[in-house]
Amino acid sequence: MSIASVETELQVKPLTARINAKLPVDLKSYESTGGYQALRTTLKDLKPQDVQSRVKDSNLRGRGGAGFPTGIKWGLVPMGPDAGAKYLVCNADEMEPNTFKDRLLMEDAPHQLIEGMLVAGYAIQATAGYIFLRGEYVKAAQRLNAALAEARAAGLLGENILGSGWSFTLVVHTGAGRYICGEETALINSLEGRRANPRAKPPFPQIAGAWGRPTVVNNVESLCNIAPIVLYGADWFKGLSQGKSKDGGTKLYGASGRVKRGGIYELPIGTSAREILEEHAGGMREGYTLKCWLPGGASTDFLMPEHLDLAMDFDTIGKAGSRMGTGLILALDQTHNMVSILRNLQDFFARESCGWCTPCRDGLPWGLKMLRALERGEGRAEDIEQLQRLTVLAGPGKTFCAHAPGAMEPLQSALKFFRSEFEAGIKKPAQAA
Ligand code: L3W
Repeated sequence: MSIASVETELQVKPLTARINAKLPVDLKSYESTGGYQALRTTLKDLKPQDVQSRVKDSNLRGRGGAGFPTGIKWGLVPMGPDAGAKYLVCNADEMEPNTFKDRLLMEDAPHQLIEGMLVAGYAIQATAGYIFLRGEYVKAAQRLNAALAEARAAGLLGENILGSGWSFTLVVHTGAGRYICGEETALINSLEGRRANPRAKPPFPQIAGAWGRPTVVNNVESLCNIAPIVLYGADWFKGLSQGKSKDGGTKLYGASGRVKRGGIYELPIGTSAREILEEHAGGMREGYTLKCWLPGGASTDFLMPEHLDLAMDFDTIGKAGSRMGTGLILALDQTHNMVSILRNLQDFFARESCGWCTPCRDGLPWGLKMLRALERGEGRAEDIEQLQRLTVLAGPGKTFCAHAPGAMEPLQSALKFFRSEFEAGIKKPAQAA
């Protein structure tokens, strides 16, 4: 593919046009397709407030799973000449089950993330940035560190960037492999060298984050959208959704499970789940039918085949009783037993609890114990009611962070849609001889 055609394709698929063209990941290649033009424009022509306005107007919503508007988040950071040290953190601790979109971006488009962080860092006038990276992402660490070295050598990073007077340091910080480090306040504690327990919010990190200083935490995919928004404008970004959603942009959707072509597909945000599964993932494998699906990661509620025509955006999936989360769909088929699926998921969530709040520390293993018994066909009749109770006791509002409530989402929806499969795990009374 020629450079000109990649540049055209970037206006339709700003996140993956370079990746799909299999361009080298080095600085020269990135710059040959418009890379670092957004940074140059920003430092030459734009005030921090201008960049913030452009991102706010674009309707970009955070791609980590919660969908909080990125421009509004930046707007909460104290500005002004006396604001002091401020930090930008990229949440690259991608550990949500079935989720592998940020890995693709970091391995195959490292300069796009770095440029996005430079522009975002300038917009909030941050003094330093950290890429908090999942420890197991070894290739991403290598590629990001190589790209950071190139950017530093080219004067794109460090002191007085491109002669603008603005200085910004940026480093990769690898985590030690805990799911809870993806929760932004636990991440900040871990970055500071403390135990990764979540902190109470408010104060939100934008006011008091790392080392007590204003800190913005953004997801990898969110940050990779920043340079294109600055380069092509907020209206262009809003138009990428092609009227399928009031949110702006494309989204990295994905599919895994018993589909023909699992993978990641960059599509207009608001594309239907049916199109993602049937067209881009090629539908279910021969002999299998779709039983239910998780819209985005494991901490979302199951949806059913009748929900397939819903637009995959934050509000629509929210109104249907689930959450879009990370947007990577897990498709289950008729051979999957929901008690076993839930036992597997709750095993993960119980293991990954940081232990800070009682409902999470003690509630998740309690649920797991009941699910294990039901899976063996040795459950008690009351287990189903107790599991139902657990979804409230460990649900929203009972814990410091979203870990336990997130774990309850697939459980409560599986109990709602597939109760008979749980009932089948109740131990039958012994028959009289
Ligand atoms: C200022 C307010 N800021 C919210 C900010 C907040 C944060 C962002 C989202 O969990 C979910 C979780 C996982 N003033 C604010 C405010 N903010 N209200 O907005 O905050 P929140 O509380 O809605 O969500 P959260 O606690 O950050 C994120 C789910 O995402 N998830 C997990 C994904 C995991 C990955 C991964 O492994 N990479 O993405 C998937 O669904 O369960 O529910 O920045 O400061 N009033």
